Amino acid sequence: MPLFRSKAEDKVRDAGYDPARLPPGQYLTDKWPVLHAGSVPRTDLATWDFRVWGEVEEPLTLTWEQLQALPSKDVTIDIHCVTRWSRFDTSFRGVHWSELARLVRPKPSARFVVAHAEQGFTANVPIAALHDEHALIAYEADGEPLTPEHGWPLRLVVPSRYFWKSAKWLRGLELRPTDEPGFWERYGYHNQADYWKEERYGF
Ligand SMILES: Nc1nc2c(c(=O)[nH]1)N[C@H]1C(S)=C(S)[C@@H](COP(=O)(O)O)O[C@H]1N2
Ligand SMILES: [Mo]
Repeated sequence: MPLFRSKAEDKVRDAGYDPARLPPGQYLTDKWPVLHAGSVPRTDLATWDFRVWGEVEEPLTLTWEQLQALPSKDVTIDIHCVTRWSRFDTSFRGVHWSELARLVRPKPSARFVVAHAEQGFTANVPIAALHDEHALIAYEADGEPLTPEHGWPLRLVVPSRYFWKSAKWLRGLELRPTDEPGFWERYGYHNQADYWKEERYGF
C-alpha cells in the first residue's frame, strides 16, 4: 500500500476502477475532450482515399468503400492525453494494420511509420506500435461513426502512446527505414510518448 495516494487516484477508485490503470500525472475524465491544431477538415468520401507507401512491395491506394470492405475488429482502450486527461474504456472499430500489411507486404527495411493526416499533420511511431493487437485504423468510436471533431472519417489509434500519436483525419501511412519526427514531436513533444514513463516532452 503506497503511503501517498493522490486525489486523482481516489477519484479513479471511487468511479469503480483499479487506480493502477491511471498513468502518473493523469486524471480521469468521463467526457471525451477534443484536441487538435488547426480546424476540422471537410471531407468528401467520394474523392477521399487512403494510401500506404514507402518501404513496401505493393504501394496501395484504397477508396472509402475498399477500406470498409476489409476485415474489421473492435478494440477497447484507455486514452491518455499529454494535457493530463485520461478516458477509460473507449471502444473503436476499424482495420488492423495486419490486414493492410497483407496487401502491401512491408519490406524488411520498414521500421518506422509516419501517419499522414489532412492539412499536413503527421505523427511518427515505430512499426511495432501498429503490431499491437489494440492498435487500429479506426472509423467508429463507441459504436458510432467517428464525429468530425474526433477524426471522421478515419483516425489512427495507437494505444501504447500519448494520444497525440493517434492522428485524426488520417489519409495515409508511410513506411520508412528511419524515424522522422511528426508535427507535435517537432514542437518538442517526446518522440516515444510512453505514458507509463511520463514521456511528455523531448527536452
Ligand atoms: N490530424 C490531427 N490529429 C491529431 C491532432 C492534430 O492536431 N491533428 N492532435 C492530436 C492530439 S494532441 C490529441 S490529444 C488527440 C486528441 O484526439 P481527440 O480530439 O479525439 O480527443 O488527437 C491527436 N490527433
Ligand atoms: Mo494531445
